[in-house]
Order: sequence, then structure tokens, then C-alpha cells
Amino acid sequence: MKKVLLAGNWKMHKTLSEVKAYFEKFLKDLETIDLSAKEIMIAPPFTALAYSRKLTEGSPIKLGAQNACWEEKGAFTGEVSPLMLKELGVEYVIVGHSERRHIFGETNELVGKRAEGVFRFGLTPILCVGETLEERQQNKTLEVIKSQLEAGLNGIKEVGGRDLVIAYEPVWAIGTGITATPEQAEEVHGFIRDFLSGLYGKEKAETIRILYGGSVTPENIESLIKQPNIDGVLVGGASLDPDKFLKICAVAL
Ligand code: G2H
Repeated sequence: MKKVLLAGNWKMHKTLSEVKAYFEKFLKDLETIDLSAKEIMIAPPFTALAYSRKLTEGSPIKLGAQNACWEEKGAFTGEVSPLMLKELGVEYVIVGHSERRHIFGETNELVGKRAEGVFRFGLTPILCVGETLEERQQNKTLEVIKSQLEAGLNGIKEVGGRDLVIAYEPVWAIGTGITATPEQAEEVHGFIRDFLSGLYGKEKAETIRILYGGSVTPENIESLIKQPNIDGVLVGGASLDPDKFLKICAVAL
């Protein structure tokens, strides 16, 4: 059975004392939820990964990183390698988040290199794709998504099981409080599924989880997760508050 993935992306938030307070609350409350059809992941900043692992040891929480280089080691100032992340117990790595693309100028090709590197080291890339408002208004959404998928998955020739996740995050919905309607999201998710079928075959494409991201809240999670091609969510702002994220994780399936 395909488990839904409820993923928190903390972005550049939380000092170690805040991380401690968060998990003290969240882990206790998480015990009240039936997780048999769910997987929970949190991606803290790099500085909090080791501590988060320590605090969540033995719990159902999977650890994610917010980016990674494609090489094992070397002269890459400011970068972190997949091997280093693996050593910390990281299982998922977000690549190509729109903030990386738009604030730090990461191109489709660079994102593809990161995704391939993460995959090669046995970690699961969460490849983020999404159009800007301007692109949507010009009816270019699917074209943009297609080119991001083509370049992003260029180095990943074969998949099996759960080793790849795609996150559709419309740029106009990120941190803005505006969520794509379930229908808008489903249309793009269906397109992504078809693209994956073309690349890896229908059967494999069905096993790849496609997450929605962009102003997900406890209020809108239910209508999103009901869509046939939405296999989970990537949550920014609302994942910073343990009560809000718990409500999202508690969604009825
Ligand atoms: C999109 C999302 C998390 P938010 O960036 O990846 O953030 O939920 O704050 O829109």
C-alpha cells in the first residue's frame, strides 16, 4: 500500500532550544494518531539535523534535508554531501525548492545534478517543481512543469519502490496563504503522473509519491489529500507549529 507522505519543511527556522521544545510536544501528541497509512518527515535546517535525529530516535519520524550536493566530498564550499546526510540518518532530501531556484538562482540543470547525486547515494530526492503566477496566467504551467521534470530527472534512469518523490509547489501559493484549489493541484498532479509513466512505465509511476506544497494548513489538508493523484503534502509555515503540523498529520484518509 502506498503510504501518504506528510512532510514538514522548516526552511531557515529554529534554534536548537526551539527544536527541543518542538519535539517534546510533537512526539507526545503523535502517539495519539494512527500512522499505519502515513509517513511523517521533517526537514530541519542542516544545523539541527543531528540533534533532531537524537531527539526523534525510535519514533516514526523520518528525517529530511533541505538540499544536497551531488559529490561525496571535495572543494564545494557551503555544500553538504549526500554521504554526510546519510551518516546523520537522513532519508529524504528536498531538491529544487522554489526558494533555491528563485532566490539562489538554481537552474533546472543544477537541480537535476543534485537529484541524481541524492539518488545515487541511496537517499530519496523530493524534486520540487512549480510555475510562477505569470507562467500560469500565460497558460504555460504544464510546459514549465515538463521542462523542470525533464531536467530534474535527467540523471535518474530507473526507479523502483519508494526512491523518488515529486513535490508540486506552485510558486504563487508558497507562503502566500493562497492555496491551489484541489482541482488545480489535481490537474498538475495527473500531468506529472503521466510524465512519470512515460519515463518509468505505468506501474513504477504509480509507486512514486507526488506531494502538493504551498500554504497547506489544517483547514485545507483534507480536501487536498482526497484527490486521487495527491499522495501527500510538503508543508512550510504550518509545520513550524507542532499543534498545526499534528493536525495536518491527523488528517483522515
Ligand atoms: C512551500 C511550502 C513548503 P508554505 O515552500 O515547502 O511552504 O507551506 O509555507 O507555503
